[in-house]
Amino acid sequence: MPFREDFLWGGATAANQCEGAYNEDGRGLANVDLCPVGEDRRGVITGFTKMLDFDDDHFYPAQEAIDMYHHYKEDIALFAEMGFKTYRFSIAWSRIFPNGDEKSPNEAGLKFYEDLIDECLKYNIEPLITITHFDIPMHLVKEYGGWKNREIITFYENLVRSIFTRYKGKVKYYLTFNEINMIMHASFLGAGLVFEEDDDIEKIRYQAVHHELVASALATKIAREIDPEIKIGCMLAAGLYYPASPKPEDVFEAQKKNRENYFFTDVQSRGYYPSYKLEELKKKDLMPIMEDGDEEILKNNTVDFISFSYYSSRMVSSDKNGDKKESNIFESEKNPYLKESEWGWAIDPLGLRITMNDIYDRYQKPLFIVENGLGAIDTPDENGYVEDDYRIDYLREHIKVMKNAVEIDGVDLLGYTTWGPIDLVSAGTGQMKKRYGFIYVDRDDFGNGSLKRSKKKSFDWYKKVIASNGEDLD
Ligand code: P53
Repeated sequence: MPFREDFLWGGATAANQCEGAYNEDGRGLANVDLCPVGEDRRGVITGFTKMLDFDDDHFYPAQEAIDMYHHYKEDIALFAEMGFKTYRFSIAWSRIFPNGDEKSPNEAGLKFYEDLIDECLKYNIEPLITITHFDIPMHLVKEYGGWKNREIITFYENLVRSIFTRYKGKVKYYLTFNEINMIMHASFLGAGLVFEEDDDIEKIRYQAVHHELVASALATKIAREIDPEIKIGCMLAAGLYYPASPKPEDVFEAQKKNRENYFFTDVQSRGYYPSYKLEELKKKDLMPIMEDGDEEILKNNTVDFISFSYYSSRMVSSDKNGDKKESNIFESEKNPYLKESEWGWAIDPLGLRITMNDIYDRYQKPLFIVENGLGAIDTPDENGYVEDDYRIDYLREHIKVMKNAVEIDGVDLLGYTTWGPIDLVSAGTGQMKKRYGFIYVDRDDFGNGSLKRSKKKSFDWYKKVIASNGEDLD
């Protein structure tokens, strides 16, 4: 058997992309609430367009999303029916601390997630919690400037302390920040940053990065004090950069690009800034302000496991005029050997194995694939049934190579959660029609639809995969 007996099969979501109920039970406004669907979204999520209040010209999909806030029992029952061993979800910070800087948490928020956790445990589904998945209370954005401000670390500590204490004994796996390297690409999502005209953007980003890295280490420290059973993971938007050719300049460029991402997990897993990054920061005058004690905090509180998302590999050349495309928020050139999804994301199953091996070689800690999947347009019949063979094919090919990575290459893998097991709002585009689910949700890009849930063909397929612990992929 390639996969361990307790292999954690499941699915992953993020609060803002599925919960809705954005102003219920005392929840405060969050950055993600203000990200509209449509052409202005890119500017907002990257921090270059300042839109800090709702207006009538835009539709904000996170406000209602798929209303999982009121449907979670039904949805978790469906996950259980598929045989999920784990469910990865995130906590909306502003449900627990509506403004972020309060002294004590909002009971209704803590209670909501406690009920959700209990619902999972009822079916023996192991909760896997992302503490922050692209979210931060708007009050902390407006009054403090987001993660560029060191004070946010204290507020984050309050958040994690409340969470670890309340869910002690019920939740074992936590991720500190979703796709922490996203700060460099979608800075409003990743760190609540909004840039002004004269800002030194890179400098601000690296300051925010430092604060998140320290906060991540402090969360690990606090977890161990409160509940030594807790396992903490970092979370990287992974997918290796390939060189566009064997030309050494291209290979070097790819190495540079990969280091841009590995920098984050290098710190979180090894406990110190790698020399390549220190030299770069010094030379470019980008060194963040660090306080006495930060080094020790990073050093003494490294993660237990490495989690990552994988959708696609990437490609880069040294040619500055190369054919760059930004269909994904990560820049990549078009790899002529790979087909692409309807959204232009390269489909590369073997790239998952290569990426797994690369990460495992680098850290020698257990891995957890916490996102993988195909965003596609589904056409349901009158019963909401979708024959999504394209999705099954994508997942099958990725699970196959994941199996090889474990069985042949010897990677220690804790589990696999597909992205969006139930259709939800796309982070990159805000669309509903970019669907990942085994469960179809009747809702369109502008909030029309009954929100009714129905099973797609992939539902029964994934059920079989889990029941056979990855043996039956047909
Ligand atoms: P969507 C790209 C762009 C935005 C978020 O993405 C991303 C990525 C992929 O690396 O990261 C994750 O919804 C993220 C999820 C997101 C998922 O990718 O744009 O953790 O929140 O939904 C898929 O198709």
